[in-house]
Amino acid sequence: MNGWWKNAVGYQIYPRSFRDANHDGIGDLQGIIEKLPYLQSLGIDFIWLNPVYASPNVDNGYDISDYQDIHPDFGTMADFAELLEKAHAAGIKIIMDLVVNHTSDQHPWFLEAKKGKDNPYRDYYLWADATENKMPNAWQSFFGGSTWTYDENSGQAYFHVFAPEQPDLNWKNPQVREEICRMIRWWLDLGIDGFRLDAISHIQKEPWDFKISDNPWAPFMNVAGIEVYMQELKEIFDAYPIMTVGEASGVSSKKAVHWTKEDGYLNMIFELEHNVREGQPGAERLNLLGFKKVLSRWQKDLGSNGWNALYVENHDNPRIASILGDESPKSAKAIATMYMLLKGTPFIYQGQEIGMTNFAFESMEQVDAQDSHNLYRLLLDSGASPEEALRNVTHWTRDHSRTPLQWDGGMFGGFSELLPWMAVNSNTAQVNIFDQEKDEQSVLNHYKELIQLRKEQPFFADSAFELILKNHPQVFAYLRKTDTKQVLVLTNISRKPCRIDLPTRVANKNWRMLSTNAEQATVEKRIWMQPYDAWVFEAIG
Ligand code: TEU
Ligand code: CA
Repeated sequence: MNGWWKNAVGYQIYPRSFRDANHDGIGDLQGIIEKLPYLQSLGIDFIWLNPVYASPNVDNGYDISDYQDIHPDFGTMADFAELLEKAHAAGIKIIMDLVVNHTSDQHPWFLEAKKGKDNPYRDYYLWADATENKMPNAWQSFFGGSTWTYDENSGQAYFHVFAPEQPDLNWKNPQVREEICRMIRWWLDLGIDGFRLDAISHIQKEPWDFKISDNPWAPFMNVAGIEVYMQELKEIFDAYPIMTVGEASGVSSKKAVHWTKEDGYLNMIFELEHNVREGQPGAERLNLLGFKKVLSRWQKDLGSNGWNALYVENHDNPRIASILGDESPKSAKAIATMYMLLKGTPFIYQGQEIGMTNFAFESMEQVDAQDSHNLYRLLLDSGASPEEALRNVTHWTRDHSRTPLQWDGGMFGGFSELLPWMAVNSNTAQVNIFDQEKDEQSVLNHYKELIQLRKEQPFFADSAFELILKNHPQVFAYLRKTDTKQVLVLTNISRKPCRIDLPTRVANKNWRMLSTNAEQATVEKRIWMQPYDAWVFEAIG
């Protein structure tokens, strides 16, 4: 079916932390198979799987050493085939992570390339003349430090926008693109249902002498020339009934229309703008006004021509219940209502559906993410005390989202019988799937209700979006509209009660409540909302 993803709800699985079926402390493919009935009961339509390929795990699977094999921690290709078949039987599609901006430095291509300037694989990567003390330019990588690593053997350096163990592929080389296309077809021919394209806006780079003015990432953010590569990818994707979602930071909401329109490169992209961290550690929260501004601009700019991917959590960010919420179930439900009814395809990150919270890291030993360790070292070097550095790093580390999924209140949260690779949050006795399945008022059941609402009413995919109460600092409120129907979403995303004054044209209509996370309420011109109240109304008459 063409465009099936417009009415679909996605669920992101971080396999290392989802479910450990063979009890070695690491989540695996059999664990996902075991929990398919859970995913089915949740009502989601597709899974996006973070990388499960062969990898030395410098960046937890985002450094791939063999694109066509499964990491032994997760299982085998046979396990993957079983997962695909059983997921499809359960009515669940599978989207794989496609990591083609870079490979691992242990990929056979790079091992060859490193052998010398005349190796046939040399041009699969990006090299430039350098000395030990002088890199080709001063560009900085996302994970801290230079984008260049010196190679003594050849007197050159190779380029990487992430870790040194993640050398960037040379997309200018047609042979590289051919290899990638072949690999993509191989997966699609296996019957998977699409891709999430990792860091895809970085595949094209400016010339090495490009001068950086303000944005340090400008030389590799959606750089001109990328259109050619994206068009080639699109032509492969077009031959399959799949969905594609690109992680495309640096593609503005204006430009995103071109990427996601009917004949755009991809079906949708993840924007990264709304994740921006406001303020320093201590000033814990995202500013709701800024958050609303970004999200509503994307709703408006993509309008009815482009398409949004909706998310509030992923494996790279802290838990939203600890950022926009106050960690209460009510706040987790309010956030769900607020974003799940926007226009686009909603993604739910594992654990979000039960309101999992940030982890109270007590030492750097509990932290796994490489970028967090780099930042820690940089902070110490710049004179911070170990306590300050730890506080700063753990304020926003991506590891908050990587603690094992909390299945029950037992030992290790029901994730494994062995000490897991990453600590289990101590609140697993209070926040877990087992208890929430039985509790009608749980966050989990609120998610189920919203998923059903979207599925029963294609209206949520088709209708227009209109922000109201734009300057209200606590409330995220909007209308969804067609000529014949209107839905009103009112959410107080704050710890304080507040008053709202609705526009007369909204207040004058008759409304029926569709969903609430608290008491029943009615629409009037002036309404008081309690902290984290979240209401959905449908216009009648
Ligand atoms: O993240 C990439 C990522 O966040 C950057 O592309 C982003 O554009 C940049 O930080 C600017 O804000 C993806 C994965 O989600 C992440 O887990 C990996 O570590 C990374 O790619 C490398 O593959
Ligand atoms: Ca395991």
